[in-house]
Amino acid sequence: MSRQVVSALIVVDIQNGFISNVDELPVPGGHEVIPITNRLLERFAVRVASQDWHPPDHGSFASNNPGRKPFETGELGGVPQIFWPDHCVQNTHGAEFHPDFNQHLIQAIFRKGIDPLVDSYSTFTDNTGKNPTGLKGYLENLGVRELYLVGLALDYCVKFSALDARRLLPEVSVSIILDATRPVDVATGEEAKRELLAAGVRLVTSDELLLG
Ligand code: VGL
Ligand code: ZN
Repeated sequence: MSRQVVSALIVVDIQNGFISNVDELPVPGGHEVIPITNRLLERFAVRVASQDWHPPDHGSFASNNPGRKPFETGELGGVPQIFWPDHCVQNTHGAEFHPDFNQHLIQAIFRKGIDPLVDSYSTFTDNTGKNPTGLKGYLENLGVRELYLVGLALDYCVKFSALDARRLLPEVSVSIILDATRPVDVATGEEAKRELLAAGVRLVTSDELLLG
């Protein structure tokens, strides 16, 4: 049986540092997205994951900005920045995929947030909109026409990945599977949904994909 449309699932940052068993940057309910993500993976031909992968001296950490506390705002790399608690430091437990996530189904991993001088929420480019990760070309080479996003967090990395997908792959349909994502904060999560709809991102639920 051949499918007419190549669909890809992008699993964003399902890492210990964003799940509440680790004291880094826990996303409320973050663990709940894992079983749904695992079931969804089996339905997709193209299966990619991203990994937030910061060096210990990353400029997005409040701890590396004297006088700044976590969740205060400032600037990094010439663009607005929220200063975060230390999270997802390269080669630490916080940066590893959560053990319940079925990572053996993943075909390619794109790491981001490596440059200490600029943050990277999107899986496509850093927060200046430059310095591509290579994901765009990867998806184009495979002829992907439909992109679905899940993971953490809806109001940051999932949102900016979806907006970049609209910007960089205008011919591709882009959907976020809402029950397989969670926001850091409920209010910014709701704001993100409005922005995403306005940009032409579809907001769907997993039962549309898992039933039938
Ligand atoms: C993220 C804040 C900082 C995310 C990553 O994965 O949404 N949020 N780094
Ligand atoms: Zn980060």
